[in-house]
Amino acid sequence: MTTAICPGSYDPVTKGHLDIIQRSAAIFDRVIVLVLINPAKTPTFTVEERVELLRRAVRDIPGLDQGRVEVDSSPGLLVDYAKAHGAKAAVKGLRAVTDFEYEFQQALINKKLYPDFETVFMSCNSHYMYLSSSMVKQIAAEGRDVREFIPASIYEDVMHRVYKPAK
Ligand code: COD
Repeated sequence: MTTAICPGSYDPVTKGHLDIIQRSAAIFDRVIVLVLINPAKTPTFTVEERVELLRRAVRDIPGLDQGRVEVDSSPGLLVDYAKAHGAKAAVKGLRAVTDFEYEFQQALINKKLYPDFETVFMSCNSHYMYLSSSMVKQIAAEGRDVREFIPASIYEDVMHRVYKPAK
């Protein structure tokens, strides 16, 4: 059984992330969607909240074999989690050339730390090329509808957290 990890901050999960998760589940026997810490980002949602939002969003992916997809979190390194959980690869979504340099650096560092671990780059769905969690939060903060970008099941939570209407 080949296990892959879809690692990320998922702050919050978007439809772009879900597309990568769904396509990873079509290739690998088991997929762990893993919330990790990106020290370069200040999160809007706690790790526990992000896990909960992800679980809800993954549950709603139509046609997904739910038994093969798990959601988890870890405070440490991706490679340490991968070793401990028998995962052979990380799947990373690439939106544009701008993603590449950062992702390539991460892949090389992870390979150095754990030579048996592979990073698989998956091109994003063209519908979600421009989509990021931070853009969703910026748009939602202005009170605009972001249901086009995030699953309906987490919409209320996102609006509640980021939209602060003037009193
Ligand atoms: N379409 C397709 N893919 C997308 C989209 C989209 N619209 N949006 C994002 N993605 C991809 C990203 O390219 C990325 O591969 C993944 O989805 C997650 O994205 P984010 O933004 O939620 O998460 P990141 O990029 O902040 O995640 C970085 C990690 C948390 C994975 C990284 O910092 C990490 O591995 N941290 C743990 C510590 C570690 O092991 N560091 C490496 C050694 S120093």
